[in-house]
Amino acid sequence: MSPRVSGHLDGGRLWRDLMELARFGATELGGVNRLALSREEIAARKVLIGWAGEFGAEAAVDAAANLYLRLEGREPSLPPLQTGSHIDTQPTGGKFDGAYGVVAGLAALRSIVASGRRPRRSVEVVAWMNEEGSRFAPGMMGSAVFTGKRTLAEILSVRDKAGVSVSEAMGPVLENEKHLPRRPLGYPVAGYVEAHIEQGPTLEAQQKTIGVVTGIGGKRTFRVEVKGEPAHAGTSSRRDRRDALVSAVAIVDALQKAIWDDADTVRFTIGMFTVTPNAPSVVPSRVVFAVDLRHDDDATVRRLGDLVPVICGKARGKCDVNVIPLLYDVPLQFPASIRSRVAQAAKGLGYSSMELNSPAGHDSRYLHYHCPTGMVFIPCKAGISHNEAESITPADAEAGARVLADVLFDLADGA
Ligand code: HGY
Ligand code: MN
Ligand code: MN
Repeated sequence: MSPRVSGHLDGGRLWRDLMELARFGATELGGVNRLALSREEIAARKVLIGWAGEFGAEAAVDAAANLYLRLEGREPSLPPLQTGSHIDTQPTGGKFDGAYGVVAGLAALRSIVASGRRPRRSVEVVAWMNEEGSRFAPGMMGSAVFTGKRTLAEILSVRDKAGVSVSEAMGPVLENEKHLPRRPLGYPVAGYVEAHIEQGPTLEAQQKTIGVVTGIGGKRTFRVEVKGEPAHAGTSSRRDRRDALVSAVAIVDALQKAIWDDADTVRFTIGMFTVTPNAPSVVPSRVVFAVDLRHDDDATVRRLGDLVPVICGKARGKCDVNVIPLLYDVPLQFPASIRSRVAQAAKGLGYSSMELNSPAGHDSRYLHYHCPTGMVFIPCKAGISHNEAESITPADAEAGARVLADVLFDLADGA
């Protein structure tokens, strides 16, 4: 096998880039708060564009504000290989969820340039817009629109808690990048390989450096709105109240009792819970909360997800309840054609590896229906993620990027 491009990968630069990107939205506890389409994200995108320009990669953007950093291949008319992830974070996110995949992708492109070898196909690093779905729900908007899972019109009208729409928030991003070439949505792609931190404890516990990701588990999300009546805390009797918080608490309790399983395999989370008017002396008139339900088995996701509106209706008490389904993503298995290349590249570089599934969602989920797709995982400390204490090692960061570089080059240079 010809010398690998990974031999030219600069792990030191990779780590410095990760630390530099983490400055945009840095929090006091060492995490990152860089919400989708925020000022912090606009500034981080500018840095990525600059880094790409250093080694001759061309930046481009599409109507969904996905950012493409492209290293041209020998045959630029061929559908490109893509890698990448997201640079938006959760509000109390870590330095590495998403950012690692984009920065490792850039490191892989730099190693191809440093090797002096140019593959047949172009290779693009993509920063997908709004993967996390914390400011604008549901998440993975950029990759969903690129692959046709959602329409652009559908996402542009979504509003955040402050009432700002995706369209309004996207304006300054596209304005800042109006000098960049515009890309169409959904163009042909030869393959997509995403590097990401595991966000779970398995690789660390098994002392493996590389995760060959077999697939992504199923996920359903809902918004539940409970509507009551505002009233004076001092003068309204309990009998006359329609207290939205009392009903919401009863609904949450009933959902948890019905959905949590003794084997602790079902992932059921209520991560967002807003009370209106949220005033100490007013009986709550409205509660809105988020349901995030996941499992590797689709029949379980379907059965438990179908219970959500039924349980909400039964436990609502004197209030009205409205259950809005946001998404239903079925479990998927990545093709062996990509998984085997990740495993071979890890072996060729002498890294220990193991196969594992991803309960966490990634943009790869939608790219999977667009082109042959796979993922490379690296360990993260104690599996901590969506947490400011998220942590990886420089050695693992470099290992994952080396595997990514060799997989991308071989796929891009092959038939
Ligand atoms: O929620 C997820 O699985 C992803 O990290 N956004
Ligand atoms: Mn992620
Ligand atoms: Mn995440």
